[in-house]
Amino acid sequence: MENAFKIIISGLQNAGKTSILTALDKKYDFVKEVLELKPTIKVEYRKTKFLGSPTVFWDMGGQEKYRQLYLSKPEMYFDSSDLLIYVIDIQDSEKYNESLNYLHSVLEYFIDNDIYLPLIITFHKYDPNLRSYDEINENIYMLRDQIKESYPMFNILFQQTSIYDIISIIQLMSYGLSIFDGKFFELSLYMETSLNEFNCYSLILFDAQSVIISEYYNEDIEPNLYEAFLDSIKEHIYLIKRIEENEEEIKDNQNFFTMENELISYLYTLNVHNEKFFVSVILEEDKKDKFLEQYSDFIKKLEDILLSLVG
Ligand SMILES: Nc1nc2c(ncn2[C@@H]2O[C@H](COP(=O)(O)OP(=O)(O)OP(=O)(O)O)[C@@H](O)[C@H]2O)c(=O)[nH]1
Ligand SMILES: [Mg+2]
Repeated sequence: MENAFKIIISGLQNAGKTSILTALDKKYDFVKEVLELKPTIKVEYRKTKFLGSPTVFWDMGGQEKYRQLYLSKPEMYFDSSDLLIYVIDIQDSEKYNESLNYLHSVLEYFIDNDIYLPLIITFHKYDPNLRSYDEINENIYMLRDQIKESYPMFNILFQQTSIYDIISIIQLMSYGLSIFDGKFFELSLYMETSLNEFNCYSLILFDAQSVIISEYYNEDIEPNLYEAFLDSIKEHIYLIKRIEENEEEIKDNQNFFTMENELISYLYTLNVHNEKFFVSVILEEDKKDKFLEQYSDFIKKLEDILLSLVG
């Protein structure tokens, strides 16, 4: 555990912290398990890997007795953290104040010790069927403004997540993990350029845990294609999970999957330094041949960049 990244995931009881980590781990068929989750007793540790580096999530049970315990010995729990993810249940407006107070107590420890670690604050339980409600969206803006104003000394990224939207969960972690390495910049630039060259709808790079390392989307995706588009990315996420569990294998020439509306999706497995990566592409069917011409050069360069990140 020497050089492991330490990620704290904190917030009040029932905010959905363990649910987020469970969804991230399972990718699909997790809703029943999540609905039956019991409150976390003290801290649960979950180990994973990111770009070859061990990473440990500290899932901090949020009941009041545990919060008091952490705050009474903060150095035991919060020292040497690389990232703090703070979860606020956006559906529970009665607890907003209590949650802001706890956030304040935690941040006070870091401020007192001059530790300005990156923060991700997620407004969780932002379920797809709630997204058009003005009240919820206004609450998000209000909380965001209030937090930003109170803590200008921190670099804070705000997100909305729901276990009913697995992509939102995966994105949450992706942003968190990419904070660790400045070399991501070169990768991002290359991904963006390539998206334009291929003239595709999306270009996503996943690691073996389906964490998104880099993602680019064409801004002109027609709204009526959007649902099928998201479903197709989800398919890729499930497929990666099954490949990792050795239940599925993609053979050469089987990487293409047909979608509706003359779109196709493409999933490619890449091995760099014993780490597996996956490139997911969605494009129009008639761009396929041109895409295949450029693809092997793209993969070569991508391998070089990843080698510098993993090696
Ligand atoms: N509607 C909705 N419910 C959710 C979501 N995520 C979690 N929940 C529910 O919220 C409840 C609490 O989730 P947990 O993950 O156990 O909460 P926690 O933050 O780990 O709680 P403690 O361990 O006590 O700190 C569960 O019943 C979940 O089913 C979500 O995105 N939407
Ligand atoms: Mg929990």
